[in-house]
Amino acid sequence: MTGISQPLITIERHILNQQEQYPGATGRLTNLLYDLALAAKLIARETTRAGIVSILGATSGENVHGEVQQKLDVYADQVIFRMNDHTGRVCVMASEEHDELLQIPDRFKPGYYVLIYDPLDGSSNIDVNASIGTIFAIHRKISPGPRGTESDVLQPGHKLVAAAYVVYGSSTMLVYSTGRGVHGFTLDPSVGEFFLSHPDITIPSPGRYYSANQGHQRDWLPGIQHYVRWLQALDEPDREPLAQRYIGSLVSDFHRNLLRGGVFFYPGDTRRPQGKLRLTYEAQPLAFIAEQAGGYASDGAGNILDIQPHSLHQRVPFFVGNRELVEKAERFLQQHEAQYLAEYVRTR
Ligand code: P6P
Repeated sequence: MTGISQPLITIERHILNQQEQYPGATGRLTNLLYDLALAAKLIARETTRAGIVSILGATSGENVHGEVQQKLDVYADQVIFRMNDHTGRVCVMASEEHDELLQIPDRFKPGYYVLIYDPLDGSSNIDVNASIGTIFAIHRKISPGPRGTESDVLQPGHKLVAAAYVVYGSSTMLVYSTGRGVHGFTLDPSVGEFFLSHPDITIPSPGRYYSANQGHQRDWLPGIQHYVRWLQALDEPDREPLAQRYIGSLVSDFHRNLLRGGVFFYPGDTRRPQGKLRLTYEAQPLAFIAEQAGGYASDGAGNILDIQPHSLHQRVPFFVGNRELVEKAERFLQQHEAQYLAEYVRTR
């Protein structure tokens, strides 16, 4: 057998193996994860074709698929909703694309899990063929009655049952955790299967990269300016600086730092003290995965997973990656921005 170095394990087989380690498992979560993997395959297919169409421009009034004329993030949003609205596994959904909760249609039986998702994060990068991603967060239902409510969606991150992201790049990868490590799968589009390619991911230390949009530096607090000087080792000629890498697509920047070690941060600043990224469908799931891989995520004041959300689209400053790099940011803010932190914690 040439070229195949490890057992060929599909994501379905891996999820089943994980389920078999839970004696009381019912298979409901297993089936929900299957459904998300299938949605990812459909989105991956359209994302690739969308890239081609946009390079060729509008070759005719009607493009080949129709969906591409619908914005691709709307397509991704609908695929995920339609994949999960009838299965009886989900009691309510919430999406970056919708202001309100997405209730299960009356004709279908609601289920036990809560699905929150960012269907296509960074979709503005499609037109320049840069990689983009989908993010999933899964909670258990905690409210009484069959229907999901806001209280089911607004749970702290440490209550998450599972989290996953898909990165549509040079290859399509799905990375997930159910609280028993982090596992990465690469899509073989010729057979439509995700194969285990990155078992038991742990974030390498020391981190090699820092990812931030330095175009916002003018608005950064002095404490963040000091932090970046430290990352760049500007005042310590004997210490190696971290390299700067920034794609501008959260999932892609997160994925590189997870595999190579590093820190991504989108801080609160003088214009946006709450930062830009969303807590429930960006920061929480990625923080869950980072912590499962031995890393850490903070809003600058403390663990992202401890924050009690107060609204679905609530923004939060976000630092995620190697624990030592994220905790360093917390210390710079404690040292230089005590007043900002006190005000921010009061309002978060
Ligand atoms: P900026 C994409 O629009 C996004 O939501 C994330 O994927 C990304 O990390 C961030 O915004 C980029 O924001 O201000 O650097 O363009």
